[in-house]
Amino acid sequence: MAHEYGITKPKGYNVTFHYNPNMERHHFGQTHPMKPWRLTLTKSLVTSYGMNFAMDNYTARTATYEELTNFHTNDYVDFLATPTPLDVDNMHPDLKFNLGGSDCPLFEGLYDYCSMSAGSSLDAARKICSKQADIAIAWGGGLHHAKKSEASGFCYINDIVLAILQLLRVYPRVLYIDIDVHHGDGVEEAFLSTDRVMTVSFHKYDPNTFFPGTGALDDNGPRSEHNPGAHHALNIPLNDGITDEQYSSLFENVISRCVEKFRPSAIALQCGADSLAGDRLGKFNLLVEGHSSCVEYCKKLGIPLIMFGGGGYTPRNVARAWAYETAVAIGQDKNIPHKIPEHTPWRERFRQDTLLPTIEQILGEPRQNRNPEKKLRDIVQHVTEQLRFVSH
Ligand code: ZLM
Ligand code: CA
Ligand code: ZN
Repeated sequence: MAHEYGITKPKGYNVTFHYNPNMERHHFGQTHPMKPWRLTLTKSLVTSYGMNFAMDNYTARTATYEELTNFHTNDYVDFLATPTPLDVDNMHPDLKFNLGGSDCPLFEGLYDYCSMSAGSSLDAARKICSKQADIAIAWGGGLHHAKKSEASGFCYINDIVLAILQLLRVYPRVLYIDIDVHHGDGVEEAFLSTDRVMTVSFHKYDPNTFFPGTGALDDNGPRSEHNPGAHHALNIPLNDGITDEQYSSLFENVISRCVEKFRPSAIALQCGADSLAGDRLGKFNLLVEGHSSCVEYCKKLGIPLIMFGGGGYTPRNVARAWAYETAVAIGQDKNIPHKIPEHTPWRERFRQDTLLPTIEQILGEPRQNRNPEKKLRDIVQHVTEQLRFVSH
């Protein structure tokens, strides 16, 4: 069946889309910034443009206990699986895995929510492993802060680590790239001691005021001679207000050098949309154009690619970015009309009827840009020096 916008399958490569409609039913709490409902809004845009006709669409399964414990400890997963979580308020802080606070509340159906997120990322990774997908999309994943035995920053299960472990069964080297406004600390930590995964996170960095406070430029992991993973963790710390032009040129500069030296056989891209202008938590000035240029660049490399969601706290902007990035994946970004289709469910939630609002439409007055060119040059210089130690 063809769609009114004439969207058909891309020629020469295949895209898979992994979605679980039950994720959106979970609530972190009335005013908690994380809204699983943004996934519904994203799917609504993807479908109203007819992008589903250009991809293989899968209803993601839930990850099994055995799959979750490929990275996480049994104790931690057992605790998440407790049907009525024990009264965490009265437990010793060391025993409660950082659960039950305001960032990582215990809510109804938490275990199901986590297994759905992990299930969609694992399904995506398996499609890449079996070569049934050249690009696999899992917007329900991307929860980069979760640790082996601890919840952190709205993340409970690290679906990205699980997906990369899956990729490593088939692919010798995986490049992990993280464009969420927060540092991808959980993924970085998981792979600090291996040279089979290189992690690169772009983020706002201010150790005193911005979560999680890690990810300084010279933080490249343990540097001992016996650590094969040394120099394989790269961090790109940025200040408020970075623009599309600066971000995309820095991204291309850094990632091209990483690809040249590390020669990844697969790429895992976390597309956290809290790096967009107007995000409730983020502080950058990125438009959908700048954010999606990172996806476009990765796609053009022609290396098997898995795309995850992540942060994103202004749902209408999250949906715009992830729908547009789905269009990039299927090669339809230049073809789809910028006007949001009339029949889009919840169309009125988008405030403006365009997929690509300008900075003025989003913010009124843009935020002050606190990223001088010298800072960006120093970043490229440091990355270049780190990469001298990397060769494959
Ligand atoms: N307080 N409610 C990004 C994860 C960011 C830690 C400071 C909690 C919030 C935030 C929660 C309703 C990803 C911190 C913050 C207030 C200790 C963070 C509940 C507002 C609310 O209104 C809120 C009562 C809540 C949490 C703001 N938390 C903003 N920033 C960060 C975690 C996750 O995008 O990278 C990937 C998905 N936490 O700054 C505090 C230190 C808890
Ligand atoms: Ca990041
Ligand atoms: Zn984030």
